[in-house]
Order: sequence, then structure tokens, then C-alpha cells
Amino acid sequence: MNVKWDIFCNVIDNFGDIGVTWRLARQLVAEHGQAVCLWVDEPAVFAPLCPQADPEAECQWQLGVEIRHWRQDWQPMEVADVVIEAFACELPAQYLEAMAARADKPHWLNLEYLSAEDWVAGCHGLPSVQFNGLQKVFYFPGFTEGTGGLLRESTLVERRQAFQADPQARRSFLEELGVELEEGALLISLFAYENAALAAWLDALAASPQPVQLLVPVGRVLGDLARWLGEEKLTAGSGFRRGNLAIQVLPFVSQEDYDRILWSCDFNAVRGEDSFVRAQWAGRPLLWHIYQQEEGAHWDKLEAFLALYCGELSPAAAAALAESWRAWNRGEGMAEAWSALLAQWPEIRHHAERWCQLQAARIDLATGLVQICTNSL
Ligand code: TRH
Repeated sequence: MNVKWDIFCNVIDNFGDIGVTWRLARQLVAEHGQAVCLWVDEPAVFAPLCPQADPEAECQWQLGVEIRHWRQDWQPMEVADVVIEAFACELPAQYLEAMAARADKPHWLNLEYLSAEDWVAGCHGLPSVQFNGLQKVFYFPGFTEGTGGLLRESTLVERRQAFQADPQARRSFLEELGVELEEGALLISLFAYENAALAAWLDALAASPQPVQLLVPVGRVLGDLARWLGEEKLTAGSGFRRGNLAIQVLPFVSQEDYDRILWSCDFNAVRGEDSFVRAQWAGRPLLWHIYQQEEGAHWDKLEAFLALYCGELSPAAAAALAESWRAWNRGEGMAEAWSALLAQWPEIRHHAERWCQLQAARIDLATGLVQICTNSL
């Protein structure tokens, strides 16, 4: 049965909203044979994630997904069998009316933001009757039993492991990006928001006895990097050396290539939601720059994840890892935190793969959604 899905994405900020919905849409088509239309209000933000996309197009097909420009002046459209509003975006009023008028009522779900907090399992899957008489279900991604899982393509972990087991594949991929691996260097990727803690971390990396290569995709952290380097402006392709630290600014690449960057690196600094999850699938140690929320609500999320992630680490490794994440998000103290992290490196590295395997043993988000939505259609 060809089930039709409409996924609505309102780009609030950055790339996370469209990053998650584009990934979900692709997987629903490729692995579950669903017919998916992704409505996005800012197609220009979609284009960097999918370089072959046309940022101006009203409607286009990419990898089997229909992508449509979600305009303010909504034109009546046939309602899909499954309607996903991503991150509580507000559906067009006419579309809501058409949903209520449809003979076979559609499945209506709100896809929530990711959080490791305890309450998530209790709220995942809860229905709520809306003003138009329809029931809306709240779908919560998560890391534990009873939550909606994480986005993970069916062969992702195997493909990642095969890549990491093949040094030539890694070298060739990096060469295509203009990165020459230096003998014995620690390779780090850096995708972050503006961060006052960066300078102290870079000082520590430059002074490190081991050579370090830092890859920085263009983005919000470039201003802090430029200040530390004493440069006016940084662009993709530029490279610098300070002490034992070599820095390269990379272009923003497709989601698939960004995965390969994460798989290639020994350590990944990531941010937001989607790159945070992808770094976990890379099976390598990571540093999370969480998206800041009002009244510091993000600190509860950060601590909830740390409590889960560090649960099986020794007290010393758990403390080093947690303190480095806190320092990074506080904006100070990265020099001490980095040296404490290095002291626990073998255990933290081993744990990253173990955590990935643990999470990969759980149902993935797209499959979980399909189970909820298509079983009763
Ligand atoms: O861009 P973000 O900061 O998005 C954030 C978060 O989702 C946050 O939770 C949300 O509230 C806020 O937006 C509105 O970080 P995130 O989630 O990691 O999304 C980045 C996307 O960009 C992700 O899909 C990976 C992708 N990416 C590429 O495709 N190529 C690249 O070169 C890079 C650096 C990233």
C-alpha cells in the first residue's frame, strides 16, 4: 500500500529543523517505500544540505522525496494519510480544516525535539484531541526504552565501520576535501556556535606535543576562530598553522559527506541535534555544543544526556568527559578540561563505540514512526 506522508518543516534557526526532516523523509522513501512530500518554508536553507537542490524551486524531487516550498499563502492541497508537523510548527489553517473533513482521518503527529530527560518516555506516544476533533500524537525521539529512538539508516553502522576499517577510503575522501593527513596527527572536526571557550582550547591544541589537524566547516564559529588567528575573515579552503596545530576551513558539504568527515576524525565537536546524533553513530569521542534555550533549560538536557552517556564510564573518565562538555558550554575552562580528557582517552574512545552499538540495538525513529502510522491504515 502506497502511504502518502506530508512532513511540514518551519525553519526556525540554523540547519537542525530541515536537517532532521530531510533525513527522515529520505529514509521513509528509501527504506519503507512511503510517498513523502517535505514542505519547507525556507528552501534556501535546505540547499546546503543537498547541494544538487534548487534553492528557488517551488517543487522539486530529490532522492525520491518531493520537496515543496511551504508558502504563507497556502493553496488547497489533498491531505496525506500521515501528517507530521516537525517541532510543533503550525500547520496551515486550511490544511487543518481539510484534515478534519477527510473521510479517512489522517494520522497526525508532532515530531518533538530530542532530549535525554526522564520525562520523555512518559510523554512519547501520548495522544491529544485537538480543536478540530482530530487526535494528535506526540512523538519523542530518545535514547532509552519507551522513547521514539534516533534517526539511523538501516546499514549506517556497518557502512561507517567498513569506512573506518579502510585507511585508503579515509585518505581518499579527505583528499577530495583538500585535506592531507599528517603523520601521527590527531584529527578533529569543529562544528559549533559562537564560543568563548574556543581560544583556550586552540591554545592547548597548538601547544600539544602531538600534532593536531582541525577541520572547521564554514559556520557560526568562524568569527571566534578568525579572532584567535588574527585574521579578518575566513573562507572555505583557507589553511593556517600555529605551533603544532594545523587548521583548515572546509566548505559546507552534503549530509552524507558530513557523516564521512565525522567518521574520519578522532574527535568531533558538534552542535544542536542532528550533528550530535551523527557524531554518536561515528563511534568516536565527541564534544556537544548544545543549542541554548531560554532560562538555561538546555543545561537540564545536557546533564540528562551526560548522566546516561557516562553511566558506564569509570568515575575519572566520566568526570573528565562531563567537565569538558560543561566547560565548552559555559564558555570557559577548556585548557584544563582538554588535558583531563586526554588523560582518559583510551577509555573514552572505547566507550564511544560501545555507546553506538547500544543505541543501534534499539528501534530507529523512522521505523518507529512507520509502525505507529501504517499499522492501522
Ligand atoms: O544547525 P543546528 O545548530 O540546528 C539546531 C538544532 O537542531 C537545535 O536543536 C534546534 O533547536 C535549532 O537548530 C533550531 O545543528 P544540527 O541539528 O546539528 O544541524 C546541522 C545540520 O547540518 C545537520 O543535519 C548536519 C548538517 N551539516 C551538513 O550537512 N554539512 C556540513 O558540512 C555540516 C557542518 C553540517
